[in-house]
Amino acid sequence: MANKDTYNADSITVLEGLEAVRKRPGMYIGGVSAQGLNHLVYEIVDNAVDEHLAGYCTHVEVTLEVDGSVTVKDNGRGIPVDRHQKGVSAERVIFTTLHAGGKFDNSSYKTSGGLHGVGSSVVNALSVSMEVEVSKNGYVHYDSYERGVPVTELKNGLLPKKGKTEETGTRIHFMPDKEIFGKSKMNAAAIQSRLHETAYLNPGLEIVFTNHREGEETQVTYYETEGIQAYIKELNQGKTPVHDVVYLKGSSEGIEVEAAFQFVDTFEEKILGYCNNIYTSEGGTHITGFKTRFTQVINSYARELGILKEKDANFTGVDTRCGMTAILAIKHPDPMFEGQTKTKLGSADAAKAANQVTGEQLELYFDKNLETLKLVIGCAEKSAKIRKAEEKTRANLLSKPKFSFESNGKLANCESRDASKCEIFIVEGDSAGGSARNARDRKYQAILPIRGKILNVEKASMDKVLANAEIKTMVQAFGCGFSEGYGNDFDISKLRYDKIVIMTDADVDGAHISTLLLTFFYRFMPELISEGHVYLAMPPLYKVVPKRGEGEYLYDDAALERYRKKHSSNNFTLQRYKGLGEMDADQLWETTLNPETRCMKRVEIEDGRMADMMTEILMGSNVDSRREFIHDHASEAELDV
Ligand code: 1YM
Repeated sequence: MANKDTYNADSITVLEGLEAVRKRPGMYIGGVSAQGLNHLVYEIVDNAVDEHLAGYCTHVEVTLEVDGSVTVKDNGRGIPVDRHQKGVSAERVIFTTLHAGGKFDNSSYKTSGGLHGVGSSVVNALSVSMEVEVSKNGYVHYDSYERGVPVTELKNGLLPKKGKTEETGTRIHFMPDKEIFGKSKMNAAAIQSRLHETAYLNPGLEIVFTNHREGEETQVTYYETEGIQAYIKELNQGKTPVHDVVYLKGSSEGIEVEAAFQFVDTFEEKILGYCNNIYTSEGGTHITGFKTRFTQVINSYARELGILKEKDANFTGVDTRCGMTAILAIKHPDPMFEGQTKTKLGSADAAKAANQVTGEQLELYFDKNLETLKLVIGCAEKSAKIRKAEEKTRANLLSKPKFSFESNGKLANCESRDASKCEIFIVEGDSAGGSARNARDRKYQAILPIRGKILNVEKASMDKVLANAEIKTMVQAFGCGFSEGYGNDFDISKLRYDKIVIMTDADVDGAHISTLLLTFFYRFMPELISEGHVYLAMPPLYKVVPKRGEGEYLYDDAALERYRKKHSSNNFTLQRYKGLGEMDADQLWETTLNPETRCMKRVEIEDGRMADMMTEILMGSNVDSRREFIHDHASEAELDV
């Protein structure tokens, strides 16, 4: 029940403020799902972590209670409880005023993350009940709220005392409001992962997580005395490290910079950035400063050691970070965040500080650890070698072959140079390719036989894609280059054929080859599809010849079924084609090549984004997602029997 202390002009604006939080919770905690609920926990925990950063707190307990409520307890100084200028306890002001933090700003707060206590009032507004116990000055001070409204009576504006204590600290117990969150449930695993991350970033802070929820009873203590070095080890678990973790630390113009890295034998680059304990998922100036200087240092050592000769170009930034796992954590007194989700550090001085500390400390380290330096440079060399090989294959591939318009290798080209009339048939197998070659109209129809299955471009690395003979021949034959990560070299105006026709057997293998080809076009020459140049030939499955009258091709089982209903089986002979190779040149001409009589389908993409996802799911290397998709959609599939 609200007492008279709460009925002054100030508290009316207070209630309006908290009412705004309840009206638009998403604005404050991102949403009202499990993620929003988790956010409540993080807001409160962040205040305890701030107290750790201020140098007063070493222990935090986070407990998920069986009834869905949460308790967070720390052993810091305890939230200030003395009378604030508004005439009530500072604790009251903190829990009922939006943006209370600013009013209590002091230097110890300047290196802290989070929202400077701002979160406490937001969590309070979104909780059906909240209790606060502050141990300080020999007593346990008590306060409580319902949906953000104080229900504990103050005495002279001060909190009642529950008892005596020698300890100091803050304990907050809150029950998220079902009116706001409905049936959403906190995600315990995500909370644990975040607490572990916090422990890595704050060595010396012990975080005990307890889950009392039914069927989930657990207790874990996160205490990482090795800090971000231990974090790197966790990130690199299961990989083969090239050297021991390197750790750097220093400060410049009031900005503390800490970095740890380790190279592993992969080609990936993984750099996690933090500013004041906040993960900067969009990167920012601190990361840029670190990367820039790292590349410079590696290049200058590589020259000094004679690994890079005078004539050699520098390693690129990407080369020097090939296989790197790194964490960069800075503490900034007044950070500026930008970007779509405000997770990109924008402060210019952070780039300068990260650059400077990285330069100084890296040189100190490498001067003493030559072996590690050589191993790290070795990774850059490996990357540069592969990059150069890729550039070379690429250049070869795109440079016009000398006799580009002659029949080249397997390609049986057509005579006409008029692209608008020319067609190219990509035919599965050499024997079908031979028949097609004999059957075609050589003026306008080119035949390119491909052997077996082409490479799955979703799974292969770039250099393999570029080295694949089938793909090379296709790129050369089409004449319009292809596009991928390095920039767009694709020019559809140079396409030599108006129609590209995929011609495979009407069976599972044929379907697989078609899919592989379509994946390749979709990934590297998407305009071929979007501009309607790609077709699928539809060879017939059957030929029926009646005793009297003309023979007829049937393209699927349904057509055969219909034919059977109309004709008695004694009156016709049925021929089944197992593959293109079984058809003679005349039959092939009639069914698949002759523009007057053939049957083919134009390939269209209804929704590019969806197609993109499907290509990745069905052709990529994530077996689980493919299995899941196939399992979910099996009933929709047309089975090839
Ligand atoms: C379980 C959550 O909130 N601990 C906590 C919060 C504060 C302090 C100590 C604190 C800060 C200062 C002085 C100071 C907060 N203070 C503020 C405000 N744990 C939890 N522990 N004394 C105590 O910064 O000067 C907001 S939170 F506003 F007073 F700064």
